[in-house]
Amino acid sequence: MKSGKDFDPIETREWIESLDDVIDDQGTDRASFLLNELAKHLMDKGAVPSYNLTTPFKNTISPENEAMMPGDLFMERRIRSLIRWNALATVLRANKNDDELGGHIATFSSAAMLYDIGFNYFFRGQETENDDLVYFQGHSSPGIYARSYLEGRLNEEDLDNFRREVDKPGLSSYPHPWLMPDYWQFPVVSMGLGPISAIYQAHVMKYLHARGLKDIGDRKIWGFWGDGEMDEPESLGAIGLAAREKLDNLIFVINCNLQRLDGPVRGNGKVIQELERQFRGSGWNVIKVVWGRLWDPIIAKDKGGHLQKIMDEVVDGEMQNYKAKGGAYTRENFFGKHPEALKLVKGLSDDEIYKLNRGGHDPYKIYAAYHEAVNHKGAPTVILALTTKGYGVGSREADNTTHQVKKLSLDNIKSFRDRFDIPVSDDEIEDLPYVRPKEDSPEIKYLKETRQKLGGPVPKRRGHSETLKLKNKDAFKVLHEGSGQRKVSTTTNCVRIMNNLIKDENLGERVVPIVPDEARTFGMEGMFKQIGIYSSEGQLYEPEDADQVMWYKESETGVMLEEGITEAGSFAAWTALATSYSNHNLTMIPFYVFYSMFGFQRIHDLAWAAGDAQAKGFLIGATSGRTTLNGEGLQHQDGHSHILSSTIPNCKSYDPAYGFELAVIIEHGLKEMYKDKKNYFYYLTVTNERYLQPPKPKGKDVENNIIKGMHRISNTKKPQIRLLGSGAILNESLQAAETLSDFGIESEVWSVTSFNMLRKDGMEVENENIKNPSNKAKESFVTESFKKHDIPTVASTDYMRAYSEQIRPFIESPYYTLGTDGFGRSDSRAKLREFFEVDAKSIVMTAAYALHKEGKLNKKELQKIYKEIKVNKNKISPWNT
Ligand SMILES: Cc1ncc(C[n+]2csc(CCOP(=O)(O)OP(=O)(O)O)c2C)c(N)n1
Ligand SMILES: [Mg+2]
Repeated sequence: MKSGKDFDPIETREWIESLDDVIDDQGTDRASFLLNELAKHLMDKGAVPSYNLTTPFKNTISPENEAMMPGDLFMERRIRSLIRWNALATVLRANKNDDELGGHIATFSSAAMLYDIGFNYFFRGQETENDDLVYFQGHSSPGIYARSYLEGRLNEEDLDNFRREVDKPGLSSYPHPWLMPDYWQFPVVSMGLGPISAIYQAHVMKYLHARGLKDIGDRKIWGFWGDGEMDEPESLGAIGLAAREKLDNLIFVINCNLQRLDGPVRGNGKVIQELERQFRGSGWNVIKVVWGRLWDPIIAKDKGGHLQKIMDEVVDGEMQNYKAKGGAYTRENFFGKHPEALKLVKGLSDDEIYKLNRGGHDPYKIYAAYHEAVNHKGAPTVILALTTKGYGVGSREADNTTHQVKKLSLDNIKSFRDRFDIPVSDDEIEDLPYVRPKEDSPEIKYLKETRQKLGGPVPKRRGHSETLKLKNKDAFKVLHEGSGQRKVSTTTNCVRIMNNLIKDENLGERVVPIVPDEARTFGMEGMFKQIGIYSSEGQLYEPEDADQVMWYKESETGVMLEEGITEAGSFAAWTALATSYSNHNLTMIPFYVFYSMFGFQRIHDLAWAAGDAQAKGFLIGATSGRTTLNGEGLQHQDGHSHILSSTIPNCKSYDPAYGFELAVIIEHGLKEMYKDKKNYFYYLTVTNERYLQPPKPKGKDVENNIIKGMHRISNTKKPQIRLLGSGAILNESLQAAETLSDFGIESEVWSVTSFNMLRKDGMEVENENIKNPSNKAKESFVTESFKKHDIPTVASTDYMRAYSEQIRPFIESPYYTLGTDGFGRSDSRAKLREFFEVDAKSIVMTAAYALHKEGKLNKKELQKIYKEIKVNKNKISPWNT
């Protein structure tokens, strides 16, 4: 019987009555157990029961099972109303003073209660052992500032400086740790980044606990998100991991106000029901908070289930109308769908119908949900709370444009004031005064005591206090010595450094290699056995390669994070570790190693947020270089990650050619980030081309210069041409220098470790000179280094020409750049370099041309060189193909 038609209602009744008996005698858990057993039995017979992951559109926790909120309801309402008012005033005042400054009212209005219950009863501050981490919905920030104002953390001037940070230490529009380093912990306003970051934050927290580095106790991570935000792939993309890893330290609260920016989230459907299916299907504990307590008696009378049927069927677009259009409309169009439902609200006025509250605005319902969430074991919890967008803002409540409201009519402001009983008179109201009761008022006392009990203010960001220093001074030395006669890649060098660091007595246990399923590509498989891969389950099977030296070892105390094929997830794990110095007061040193093409290009927004969060750690773009990673074709071959990394202000990026350069850079990075506590993170590209690694040249400035961005590696007394090379392409420059020498042209060769760093230095110096015209002009590192010989310069890299172009303003002599603009090909390394014109031959050609333009070679001499190196004039340009 597939149709689901009930052809024997009497029998059906009997089954239901039997179930009712079980529920009455032994409770719902037993009834649920029996149904599961029956379902299993049915499956044994070969049938698939049509289980529904969605429950009816009502509260998951029934009134009789609600934990009781212990606090003073009326006092809390008064405080909350003031928070609402001050949040509104902050945005309206900012907008009154300067029209360019926006702000959001509607989001916080819908979420105020969700936060308030958290602040009053749940969010633990840093004065406790187990402080919670709270991710706030980005554009609800005015409400968070407004609470801090009542708590005395911010004053009126601070609120007036909302979105005014240039001249004063203002309040940032959204949560930005970079701008408010003592306050915000998590940059979240780019939709979707918060949810995935919070999941990996919870994952990493468990990891730190499992390794015995930090006792996490019952610390929780709270994530507050919008229902529209859930459309972002990042929002839902990692919910499977959260359930699989049993992240019961994680609680999502989704503010289901049914609207996003332009209109309804699911006008034709039900977003709460859809999310319930997705989260429950993934293994989460789902708690729906749909209806407020004013509905309880009405729902209790709905014996025939007519009201429930309406609730189950009504679409969100209609639900929005009930708040936008009021009680009479709701009576007619909602309850009016069935005469029995209509009867249920016969005794209520239109106004009372309008005021039937939604679950997300009911303190008792929210308290009960949070209470259950924090006590739930074995799975993460999501709370789906029904709210109204623009709650309380008069005629703009639930209207389609409410998201952008930043001005309100006087009538709307008055109606807000009246609704929340704000003590502001008609005479003062146009000034939108902030309202804060006296310090010794019952409200302020209550508010402060509440937070004191919970361990102090939230949000609050810790600075970097722990210092980490390398114990083994020789950890890098071996790479300073070069590779002798052995050809080695910089990727191998990098893995060697990681291995050495892991063994360091002081900071070894803090080093965490992270890979998204590419460890073997980078030659890191030796680490599997050596340090183990973290798995919360340990290893429940004998690995296929158990009999081999480098077997695939998973362990509860494993060090390595092997996150699977998710660059976004791996990066989020990296960020969690890279900010652990602040969130856990425990400094970690994460190395995230990935295909450089699937780095910034793939997850740039997360990397930008990591910069905002003041992440510290190493990003290793392995198998980098458009021509050096050969044979993989245009989707894999990266020729622009350094351009992308340069867009992040606190990311220092380097493209070293040699192992000793890499060693110097990593050692410097460790010192800068973990000893000097500077807020940088490092992006280093390493390649898989094997070549001889020379020893570190002697000279006192070599290390400094490597860090500044370049050092000279070959020299002659009277060079005619200067060749700059970076990464594996440096070898092409060296080879070109030899060929040029055969033609009687002497060159000096520089290894450029970072055009990005050179550019920053140049900008800095130039700016200073422009501003101080009467001072003696300073010279950039590039200008200063090159001034001795006024000769043409040819730069070659495995990246787009824009990368080396960056230093043009600081070079006084003619400057030519060669790079890898254009899509890649799957051909051999040599062919690719020929195609992109970054091979030794192209360098020679360009150098000869440069000298010809200078009058140092005549036409005949130039033609001779061209002929000998077989210049192909008809070759197509790579950049358009
Ligand atoms: C990645 C990204 N895209 C677009 C935006 C612009 N934006 C800010 S808020 C918003 C709507 C949010 O809707 P919802 O998640 O439902 O939150 P609500 O304000 O309704 O609580 C949009 C599109 C953004 N911040 N981030
Ligand atoms: Mg929304």
